[in-house]
Amino acid sequence: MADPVPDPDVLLERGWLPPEAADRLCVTLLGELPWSVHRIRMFGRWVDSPRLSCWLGDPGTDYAYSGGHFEPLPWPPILAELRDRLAIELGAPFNSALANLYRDGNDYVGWHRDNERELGAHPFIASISLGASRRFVLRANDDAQRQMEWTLEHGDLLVMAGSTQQYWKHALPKSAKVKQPRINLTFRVVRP
Ligand SMILES: O=C(O)CCC(=O)C(=O)O
Ligand SMILES: [Mn+2]
Repeated sequence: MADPVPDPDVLLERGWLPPEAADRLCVTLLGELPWSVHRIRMFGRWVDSPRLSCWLGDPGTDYAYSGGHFEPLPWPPILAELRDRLAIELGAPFNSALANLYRDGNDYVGWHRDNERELGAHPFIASISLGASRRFVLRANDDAQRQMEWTLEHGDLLVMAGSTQQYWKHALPKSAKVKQPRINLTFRVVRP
């Protein structure tokens, strides 16, 4: 019999950012990041990504995902500070971040894995949520029934590590009820 698929290696720390710091970060990023629609490849076609995004990172951390190729913008000070705090607390040399803006519940990200070659064999990803609460769902690659989900809230930190990207997909589904924006920051370690 095949080895069972391991549980995802996920850690959720509620309120990692205190509310005032999360508010300040959310307002600053909403106003100051150069948000744009990324073109991504889905089922062999180029389409607009159903959210706004912005890549940030050290020089040389170019990143290819969903068929696109992205050169990072330099770190704004407020994100460099956050990156450094995460790096110390989690012991990971984060050098890149994808910022995503879900304008309301119509914006989403579909099922995918963050398993690009640049992230290495065991991608280590720290994800910060700001603004509206949204459902985040993990599903085993080989078994759509094996699923777990969390509602990610303002200031929460979610870490995905180990073999999570190998055996599990994740998604942030649409939610008609949500009228407010949400920002998500995923800090990553990109290798050349
Ligand atoms: O918005 C989220 O919480 C997840 C975003 C995500 O999975 C990604 O950008 O790769
Ligand atoms: Mn992802």
